[in-house]
Amino acid sequence: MLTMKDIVREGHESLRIKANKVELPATEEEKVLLTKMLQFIKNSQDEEMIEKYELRSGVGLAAPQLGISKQMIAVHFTDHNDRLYSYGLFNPRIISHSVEQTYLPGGEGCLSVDRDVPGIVPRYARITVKATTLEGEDVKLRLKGYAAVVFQHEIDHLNGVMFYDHIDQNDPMTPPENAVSVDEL
Ligand code: UDB
Ligand code: ZN
Repeated sequence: MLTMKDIVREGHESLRIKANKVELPATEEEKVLLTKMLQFIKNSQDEEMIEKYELRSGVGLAAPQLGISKQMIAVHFTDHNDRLYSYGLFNPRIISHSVEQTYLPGGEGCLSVDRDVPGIVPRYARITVKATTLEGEDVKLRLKGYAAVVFQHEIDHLNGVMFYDHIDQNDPMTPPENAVSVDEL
């Protein structure tokens, strides 16, 4: 079982390099790891598991956060419409995106960052993601608002990008002109 001890923190090089594509079909080892990543996120939303293992309540995780430089992400969350997004994905990539941007009004954090970094993190309001699921199926996901933010945060980890890289250092709290809050999408 994965716990917070398995999560690498800021300063680890795997958070700053581009992750390698997973050759498909994925190996048994890769599938086991991705399954564990998804289970970790589910556990981190379970009150009893949180207390027992001192987990932070997570919505997504990328393999580089385990020090593993492979294109794999796990997400598990529900959006404002109670739609569940629960996926283990290999080689996820954004194939198209809106011009309009969005942001979480409270900013972002990260399981690999043990400090508060205030500031607006501009994201695309709508994205289309292509990926291969844990089950080996190719999927195309159309995402907007909060779901789009979570996927962009995780896919950024595959490219060595941290959420605070997107914060405007000169004016951290002002959203860009073409951005609306996720609550408005
Ligand atoms: C998170 N969790 O998992 F709206 F019940 C964050 C942390 C860094 C605070 C643990 C989170 O947003 N939880 C959450 C949000 C809700 C309701 C709820 C729980 N991540 C994932 C991460 O670091 N992946 O690499 C950070 C998020 C910030 C924006 C998207 C991902
Ligand atoms: Zn993160």
